[in-house]
Amino acid sequence: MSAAPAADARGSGLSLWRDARLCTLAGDSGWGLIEDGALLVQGHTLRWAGAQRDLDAALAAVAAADRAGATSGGLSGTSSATPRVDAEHRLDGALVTPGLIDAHTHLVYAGNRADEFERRMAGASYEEIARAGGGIRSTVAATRAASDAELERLARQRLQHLMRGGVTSVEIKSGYGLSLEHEARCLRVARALAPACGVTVRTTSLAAHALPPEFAGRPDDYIEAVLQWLPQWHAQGLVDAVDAFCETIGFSPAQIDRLFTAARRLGLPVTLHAEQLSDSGGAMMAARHGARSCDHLEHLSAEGIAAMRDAGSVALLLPGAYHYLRDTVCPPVAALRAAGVPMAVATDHNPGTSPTLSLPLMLHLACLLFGLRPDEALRGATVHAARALGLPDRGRLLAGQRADFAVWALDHPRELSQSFGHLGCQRLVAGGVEITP
Ligand code: DI6
Ligand code: FE
Repeated sequence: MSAAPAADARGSGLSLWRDARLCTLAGDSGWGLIEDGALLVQGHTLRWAGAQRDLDAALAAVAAADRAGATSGGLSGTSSATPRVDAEHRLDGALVTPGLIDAHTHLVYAGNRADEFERRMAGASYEEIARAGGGIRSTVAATRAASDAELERLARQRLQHLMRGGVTSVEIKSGYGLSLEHEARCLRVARALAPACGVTVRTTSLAAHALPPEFAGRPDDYIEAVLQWLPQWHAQGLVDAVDAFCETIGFSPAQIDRLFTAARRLGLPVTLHAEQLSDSGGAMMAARHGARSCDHLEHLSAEGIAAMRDAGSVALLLPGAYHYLRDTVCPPVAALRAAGVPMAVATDHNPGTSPTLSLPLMLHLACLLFGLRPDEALRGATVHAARALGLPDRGRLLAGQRADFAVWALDHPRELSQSFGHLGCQRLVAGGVEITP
């Protein structure tokens, strides 16, 4: 490779990230490792990822593509034969992975439920606490009482924790407001985090999370109300997808079926908290609606697996809640793998069943508790998480993908799921821009 290319006065808009070990996740399995690799970034996009010895050829190819684009009115970044880079970052052999994607979080809420943890350690169950008016409803009360500024401050702190763990895209659900006004507040707070933190935020309406006190004993009336509210949140541009809690202490498949029909009519994709504590047939109902993902799945049936396979739904595994609830029934990982159902992994950050802000820790638990291979776990928080959010432009280090990547002081990507509790990334780039959480 010739001497490092000097900056071009007019600026090619290209930045070079070199001397790295790349974990590209190219292909359908394995790591796609490239020793002594480099990345070329232009704007929000990865223009090239490959072995450093091929850098000159890559630069020439980028120039040729731009010239072809320029003549056909496309990209006009570079004009000279071998474009020069505007910025160069030396990574001294550090590991670079695609930016991690946390495809399932409940990041917006106030209050905490540590008291309940104490009661559970003393023998109470999650369901007993929920039926006694605690649980989700106590977080709803605290969230309704908090100001927008307070909700944003708390959610931003939580998102910055996730970013320290390599996250560049996050899905954030509502679900602790449970009224027209309070759900809109939570969705607005989530929307505002993207520009504030420089990462991608996808918002999900989870108004069908629990029954608010004002609708106690009237779940059908509450679903009827949500059917009136959803078009209003959608019209305000607050909702990217619709979710629900399908469970004996949540809502029934029949109630949620009505909500998903309305969501689809608005052109909104759906996802579902399904088969977490029992088999309610939720995954089959969601698959009929072409659900992007079904999440939790500890009690998923063979019919549910077949329905998800046929619908192309992602199985979004949430080992944090399994661990925190001391659950003993694992999602059917071997059967999902055999059926070719893609498996994603997320934090499910929430105060009641998964108070964690470390996606790498979830990779660790997905291996130890659910039997995923380390490469499957990492693909679960990149490639398959991107699919669960309808974001095909990310999840791998390949030319044309969004320039989202994380730099780690690690030798090999398997260490991301091997070690637990302390992992943080060294540098984080989202949409080609370096961000510091
Ligand atoms: N399932 C869960 O584990 C969380 N929500 C859901 O539908 C629990 C939320 C909470 O307890 O606050
Ligand atoms: Fe959840």
